[in-house]
Amino acid sequence: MKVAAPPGAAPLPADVALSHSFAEEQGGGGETHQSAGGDVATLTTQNGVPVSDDQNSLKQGARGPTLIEDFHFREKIFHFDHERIPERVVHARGYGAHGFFELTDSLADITRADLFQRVGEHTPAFVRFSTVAGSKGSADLARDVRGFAVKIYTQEGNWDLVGNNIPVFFIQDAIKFPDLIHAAKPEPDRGFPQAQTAHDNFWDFISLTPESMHMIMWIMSDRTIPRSFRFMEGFGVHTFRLLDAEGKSTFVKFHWKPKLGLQSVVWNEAVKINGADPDFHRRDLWNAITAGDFPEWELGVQLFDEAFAETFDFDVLDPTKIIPEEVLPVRPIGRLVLDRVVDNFFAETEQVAFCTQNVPPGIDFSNDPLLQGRNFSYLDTQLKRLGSTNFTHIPINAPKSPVANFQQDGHMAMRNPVGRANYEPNSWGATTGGPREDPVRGFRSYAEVAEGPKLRIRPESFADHYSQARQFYVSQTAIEQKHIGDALVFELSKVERADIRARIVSHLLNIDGDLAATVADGLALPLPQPAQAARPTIMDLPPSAALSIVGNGPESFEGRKLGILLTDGSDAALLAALAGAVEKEGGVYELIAPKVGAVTLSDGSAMAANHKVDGGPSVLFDAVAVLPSARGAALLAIDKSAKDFVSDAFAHCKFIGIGADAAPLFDKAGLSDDLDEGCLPLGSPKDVGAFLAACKRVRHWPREQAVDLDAQ
Ligand code: HDE
Repeated sequence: MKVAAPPGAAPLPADVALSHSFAEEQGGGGETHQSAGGDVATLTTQNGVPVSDDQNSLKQGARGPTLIEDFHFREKIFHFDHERIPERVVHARGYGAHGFFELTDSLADITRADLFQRVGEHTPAFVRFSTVAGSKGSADLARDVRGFAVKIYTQEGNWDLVGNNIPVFFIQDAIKFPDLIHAAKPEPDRGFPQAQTAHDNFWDFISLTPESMHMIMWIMSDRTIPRSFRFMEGFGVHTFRLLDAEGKSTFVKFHWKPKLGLQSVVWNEAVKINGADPDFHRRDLWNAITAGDFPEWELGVQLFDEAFAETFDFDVLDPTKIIPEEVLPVRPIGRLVLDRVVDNFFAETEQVAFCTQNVPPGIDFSNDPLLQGRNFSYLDTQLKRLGSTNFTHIPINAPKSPVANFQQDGHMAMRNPVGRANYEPNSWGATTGGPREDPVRGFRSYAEVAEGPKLRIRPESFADHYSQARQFYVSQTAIEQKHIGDALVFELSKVERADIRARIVSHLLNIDGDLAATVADGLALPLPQPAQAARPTIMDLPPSAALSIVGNGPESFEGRKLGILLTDGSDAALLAALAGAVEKEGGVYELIAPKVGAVTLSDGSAMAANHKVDGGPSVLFDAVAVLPSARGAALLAIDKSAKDFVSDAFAHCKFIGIGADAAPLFDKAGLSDDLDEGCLPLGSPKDVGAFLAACKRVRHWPREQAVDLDAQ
């Protein structure tokens, strides 16, 4: 019987050839093993010498010692031994893709930056998303900030906007960065926990760093467990400057807004995704791009002048503060589209080197002390990581605009100037004397007048650590507030020292009394005194609707994934109707069945699945449809993975479509008495519309009251 391929399945190459050869099989060795086809390239050494046998090292006799003369063996092993470069000291785990930036609204009146001049123009871009604390091999769903680093190859040099998915940061001065990162990473004596902030060192540092309180509200929200990179925002964080041709400055903050809306997973789901698919986010990005569903973000700017900066409640140079969108709207000016996966992970995603100091003419820095410190750190770290000043010669880092200067030599120099002049000024003339400065086109810094005594001091204007933290909290929906409380209780429950837990609660008292009480209660901790605030007056700022994920969620099923649980005998017509409707919405679906090879549907057709039941848990999907036949449901009802499939989907507040014969599975999973409006009948094709309409609402949040002891 012919088996239909599951959605998204890649065809097997037709000409797979086994490549091992044995001297015995070849009648004594010396024979070249057969290549797979006539045009297959001959294997060579790095030196270009054709290789006759890549399966056996050169030995003295069949069972004798390996000969040092075997240059192919030595070169191959030596190259392998050197494959690793140091992982990034932070943001080690990341995933990149290519795309372009398109300008939709010209900023020509505000900046001379070339990429902001001509509406409709495409500028090539590369983006790397990352987690911060975990090592390269850590899991994607760590509760962590996500890096959102964008390199735009403009016609006047690369612009690196090295941002995060959260618009504020933990600290106000770069000198504290090593302490912050040491505290967050695995504790140095024991080497754990990996990719987690739920430990004493992190919360000890935080409890002694009140400036981090606004960031703590963000990282304890579901922003740090995004559903996918495609459903999260990005922020430049710092205030930058835009400069026009006359050198006039406008302050700017950069925002990336995902076209698909915001969406996160829930914590219990994140924990399980990490086990089921530690590559969940990178796989999602790869699959979306290769399927032609190109992820897209809108670039928005908040533009303001010195007068605004002076009247704003907070210092615009303080990276622990936002400018709420209600105070200063975000003006959309362009879009970023990711339309090409990398050809080689190491060459592109690993070797890409972002540097905050990479700005083209027309974009400049502010005096934000975090940004100033970063401008030193990124160049330094690339030299360490990539090993040579010539890291800009690597294709992923090389500008796509002309490069001409007198910098020369060094390890692995790939771009070598020709001619006699390697200095300037010189008198070799226009043709042979090399490049010259261009005072008009060239980069010029904002001519800021600065004076004052040299001091190690924090400005008074940075002193309010709680008002915006409170504003973030009160801007969340009730369910999001609950998740912040749950996250704090979870993290602090992993902290061994009670005094550290209490110190955090003492800060929470300055943010929101109910939150502090909830967390103290969750930890069975008596309420401490509020922390002493550097600035005692805590402002009650109005809520900002832009800060909620739930309030800014997807409006359709586009870009989301339905998991369909099938068995032999499942209704073929219903499956076809459901699959068609999901695709029409711009979503995708995957099939889960007892055996991946095939299920035989009600009409006798065979359909291959994407996952075996225990390999495709419901945490991998946004919503699920459970459509077994009567006999299939009886079999699934005794299977632990199938019961987990439905009970997790229920616990994670997912919309569940329930097939006509699925009841035994729900009975055995203990759910039949609890089914709610988020569990919809899916017995025939006519039910499909209502089910998918419900799925647009992302989650059935009221259910959380029923499935969570903390919500009682
Ligand atoms: Fe970074 N950061 N950072 N950072 N950062 C690095 O550079 C640093 C900060 C961010 O995908 C490192 O190439 C200092 C804020 C991203 O390759 C390093 C300070 C924001 C990435 C470094 C900060 C970021 C990095 C490590 C405090 C959001 C990943 C490897 C002053 C606006 C880029 C590397 C990629 C990477 C230093 C704070 C974002 C060591 C000193 C604030 C997205 O240079």
